[in-house]
Amino acid sequence: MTIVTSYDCPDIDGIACMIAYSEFLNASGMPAKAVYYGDIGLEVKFVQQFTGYFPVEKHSGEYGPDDRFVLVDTADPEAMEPTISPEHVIELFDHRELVFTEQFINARKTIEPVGSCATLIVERLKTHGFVPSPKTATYLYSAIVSSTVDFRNSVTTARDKNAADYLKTLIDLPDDYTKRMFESKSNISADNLYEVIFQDISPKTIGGKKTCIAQIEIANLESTLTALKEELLTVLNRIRKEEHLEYFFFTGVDILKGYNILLTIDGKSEAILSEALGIPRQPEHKTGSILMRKQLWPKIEAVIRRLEK
Ligand SMILES: [Mn+2]
Repeated sequence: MTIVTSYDCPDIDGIACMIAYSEFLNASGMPAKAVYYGDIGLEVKFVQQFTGYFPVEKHSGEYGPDDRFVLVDTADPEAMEPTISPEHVIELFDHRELVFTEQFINARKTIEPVGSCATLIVERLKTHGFVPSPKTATYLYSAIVSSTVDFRNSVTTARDKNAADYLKTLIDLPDDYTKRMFESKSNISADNLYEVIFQDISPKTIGGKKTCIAQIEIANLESTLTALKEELLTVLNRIRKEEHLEYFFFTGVDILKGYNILLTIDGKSEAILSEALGIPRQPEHKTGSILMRKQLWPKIEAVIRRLEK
């Protein structure tokens, strides 16, 4: 069996790619299933409810010795389910600057800097003349819109726009679909703040130091963070302790107004962020345009590597 999977707690991009690529493999006569592990977020749950379709299994138990894996939306061996050995990965797709792909000695690799991994999947399906089902196309379209923040962040490319335009010809979505999807992940309260942040952290070890960038993408960021400031600081401190993080950064993206609020809760991380972005040393910083986490990682990583040498 071919297992199509992604990183721990996949977002809508990972989930959409799993659903679409396993649909394509099955239609091509290669038995495949989409499997995720960890938890899924509010945005994935929105698309699940909207489509009434969720052909993805939550991983439990062990994989068989003959299982082979396709990784989507990640090429980071540290980010995948730990029982998968890199040599059993036969194919991978990712769209961000990357890390240790040399471990994937048997994998066909598609790693290209576009806004959404779903764009790479759409292009592959098109190459094979395979048209995804309308519900799958809805997942792929949602993934592109989400990853590019409605085509407004700077990782957006013409390829993302083309892929989304093509998908739109396959589906009929209400005019307010994007707004509804974005609002769905903005339902953040003191009750779910920990869960929302924790399900989307992916720590990395850089220069021997465990580092994490927590990200939320919501509407009404500033007022939400102001109202939940105390709870947010409590949650960040709790995660820092639980995960034994050496460096910890929080970034909030306002998906409607297009800016970030960056926070740090310790002096060392504050100093790194200040150097990485060339901004004054302060625990809170508001940007003028959207900075995605995948853009922040290489800047922070470069400063940490220099420091830890
Ligand atoms: Mn992605």
